[in-house]
Amino acid sequence: MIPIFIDCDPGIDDAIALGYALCQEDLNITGVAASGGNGATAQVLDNALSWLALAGRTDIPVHRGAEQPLAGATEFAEETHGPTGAGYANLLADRTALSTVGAATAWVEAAHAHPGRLVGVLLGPATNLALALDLEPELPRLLRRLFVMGGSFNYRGNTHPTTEWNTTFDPEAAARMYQSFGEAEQLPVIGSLEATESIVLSPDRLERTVRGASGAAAGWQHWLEHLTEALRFYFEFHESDGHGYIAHIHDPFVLAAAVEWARRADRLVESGPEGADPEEHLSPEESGNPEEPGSSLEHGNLVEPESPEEPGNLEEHGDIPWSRTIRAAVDVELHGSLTRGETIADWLGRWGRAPNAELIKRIDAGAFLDHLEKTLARGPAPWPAPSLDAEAHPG
Ligand SMILES: [Ca+2]
Repeated sequence: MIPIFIDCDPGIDDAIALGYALCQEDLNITGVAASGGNGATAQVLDNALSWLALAGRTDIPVHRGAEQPLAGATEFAEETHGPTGAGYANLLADRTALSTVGAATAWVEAAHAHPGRLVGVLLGPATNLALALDLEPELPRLLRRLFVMGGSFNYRGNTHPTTEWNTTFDPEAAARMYQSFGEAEQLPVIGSLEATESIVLSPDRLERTVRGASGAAAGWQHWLEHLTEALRFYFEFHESDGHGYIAHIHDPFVLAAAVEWARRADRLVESGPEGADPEEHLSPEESGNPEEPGSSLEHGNLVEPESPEEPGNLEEHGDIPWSRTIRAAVDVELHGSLTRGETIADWLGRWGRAPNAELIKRIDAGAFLDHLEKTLARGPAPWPAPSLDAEAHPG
């Protein structure tokens, strides 16, 4: 089993990511942290609890995250995710799984429980992680690897002209994260806006996914009905923002890349140093996935527009599924009156700093969306038995 800790701010694309995680049979979801970002902390906490409970997973502890960013004022995203953060979905509050352990402590405890093995996935602002670093500065060396949705590197933003939402919400926390995790043995993998924006969910694909789930557990079909209601709002938002009646779904990609990366690395270890090609060891039957992530990227199906600001002299990497990545020194602007929260990659090496992040630059979005569709249509297996202890416990 792959131990994983998910820090999020649901959020509609966060909900898809949680659903994707629930569909994986070899994941040990040690905990979910939720804190302010797309909505206030109390609301996103309720959303995380409710999406999980709706899937029968009240066994996964949910941890309350920070109420405020480290510095600066809060700004929420009601117009993007709806007043409750779940679009038009009517989620029933269920606090069964609410833990008395706060998010920062939960990060640290999960890392200590699985030293060197825990995959950390950050799908919201970095506040809890920054607070966890205060509690345990060794966190970057205790985690197996950190995967982050965030940033917009030398690219237009989606919040202020050049800033992405998660980083804008808490720039100090993001800066702290890049600084500390840059010292990790495995550099943190960053799914930034310019890459994840290529993951475009269409209403047609959503409809096909729901239709494809006709053989899944009734409870899962019900979960997908709620997701459809949430996404209807998300489609409308993107249309009002000039993107058309579609949705950019950033978070599920980053989570899936983390899971598949860990799975491939485990297979390489199992097969020994002879198994140098991860593709050879990722049979569809073994992984439970009908396609091989990243394979079409390797075979040149990806249209790769040349980006003038992208370096030609940095080495491209390819061990993140569905992705091409580049390692670079990155940082966050904390003071600019127009650019606070902007993420910057030093393509030219002007700072003279070692790379502290592995940035996803290109994604084979079609292959990933096919994979996501098949995964969500399959649903969790087995569907969890109803909890015998449905009473909400204190705290
Ligand atoms: Ca999110």
